[in-house]
Amino acid sequence: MCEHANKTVGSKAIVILGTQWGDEGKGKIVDLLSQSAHVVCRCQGGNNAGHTVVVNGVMYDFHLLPSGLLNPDCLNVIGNGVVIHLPGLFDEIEKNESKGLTNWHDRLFVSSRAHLVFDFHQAADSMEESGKGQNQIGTTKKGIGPAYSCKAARSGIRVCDLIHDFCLFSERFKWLANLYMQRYPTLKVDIDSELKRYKEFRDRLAPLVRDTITFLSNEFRQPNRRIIVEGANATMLDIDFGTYPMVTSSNCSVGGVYTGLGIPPHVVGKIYGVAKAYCTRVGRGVFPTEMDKKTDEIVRKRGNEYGVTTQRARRCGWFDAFQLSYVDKINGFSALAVTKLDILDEFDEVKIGVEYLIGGKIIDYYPASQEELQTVCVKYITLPGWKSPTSNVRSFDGLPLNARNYIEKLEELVNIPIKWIGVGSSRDATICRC
Ligand code: 2SA
Ligand code: GDP
Ligand code: MG
Repeated sequence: MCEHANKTVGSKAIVILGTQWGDEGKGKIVDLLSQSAHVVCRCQGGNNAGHTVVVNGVMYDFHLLPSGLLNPDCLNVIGNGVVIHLPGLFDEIEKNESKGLTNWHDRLFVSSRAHLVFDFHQAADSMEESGKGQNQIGTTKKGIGPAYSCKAARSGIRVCDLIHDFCLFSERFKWLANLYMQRYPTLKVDIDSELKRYKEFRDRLAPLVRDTITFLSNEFRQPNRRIIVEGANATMLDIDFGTYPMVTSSNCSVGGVYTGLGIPPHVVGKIYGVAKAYCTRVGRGVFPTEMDKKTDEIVRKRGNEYGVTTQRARRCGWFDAFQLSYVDKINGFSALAVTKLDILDEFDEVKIGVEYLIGGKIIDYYPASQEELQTVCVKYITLPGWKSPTSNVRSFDGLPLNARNYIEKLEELVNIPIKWIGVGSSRDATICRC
């Protein structure tokens, strides 16, 4: 048999990833592409993520649920790389049901290998943060770091543990809760009442649990299946490639797609990056292109830059083309979606960070350490603003000349085609250059 003869691929995945520090509008782009999708998968992160989708004037915010759930014909997978807080998952389902989400029971598949986030992980997240003083990360306090720590330390508890044998699950839970209470003396876990709750969650979760590896493998074997992977957070928050230690605890770049779903490289087709026309960061850490206070406030107000999960104010900065080129080296984007162009509509001029200098010398690498990144001086180019509204524009040629110039300059600097341009939060407020 010749090499790969048995590796027939019927369909390939489209991967959507954040290219900055999150909140680029991934949810909107996933929703847009999900209209004709058969499957949408989440592969990493947990309910720290907040993906907003606006359809027919209704705003949905997804945290653990894949954004494809709004398409009534689309199957949705929460992969093994996701960490799941079950109370959060069921709250999110109920909230979306009240907004009109239907028949999710038959369309939501949860990996048996995904790890669980417990309330004590969330309490530990808060305690770790308050103990860090000046070195606080600014986490969402959703227990993401502690849950992934348990996974790496091999003390984590998975969906399969809850589903298979509740006695064994109870023993593991007691052991882990006691370990946390020893580690954090002020933490109190009412083990009996937690187990009672988890027995109920088990009954609700069991029908959704699948071996998602087998499911996805079968999907990829079939022709003409549209399978979308919805990245959460973003490469600059990636545990390996982001601004460590001010990062999240998963691989939010392309590697997390493979490990978080259990799929081989040859089934991944296009990899699309989502970037804002400017940049934001929520939480602490160096932000080389951060705007001056006055401009930051204008952009935050116009762009409504507040966290979807925690309502925290997001810090605003200019588009960082140097950083995006670094992010592209890791992910190899096929094309980009640039969102929120409309937020820059009123500026006299717009800036783009193009190079990083240290000690007056241009550098050709993205600094690994926060201390080194802090010393970076950003070289900008300044372009004239377009000073006219773009939110009703639906074609590239319909954009004001200076807005077109801005997009074309971004394209030239990062050397990646820009396929979609967002000019509003709703699904239709998108210019497609397909
Ligand atoms: P965590 O909670 O351990 O993952 O936090 C670690 C860092 O990762 C950042 N982080 C985020 N950054 C942007 N958006 C996120 N999701 C929410 C949103 C955030 C919110 O969509 O708005 O509501 O505040 C997200 N999740 C994690 C976090 O700020 C830390 O810097
Ligand atoms: P995600 O985490 O990457 O999915 O992004 P978030 O949902 O956290 O944040 C993006 C915000 O921008 C949401 O409020 C979206 O509704 C909104 N949004 C997305 N694209 C656009 C756009 O092109 N223009 C405007 N004005 N808002 C947008
Ligand atoms: Mg978000």
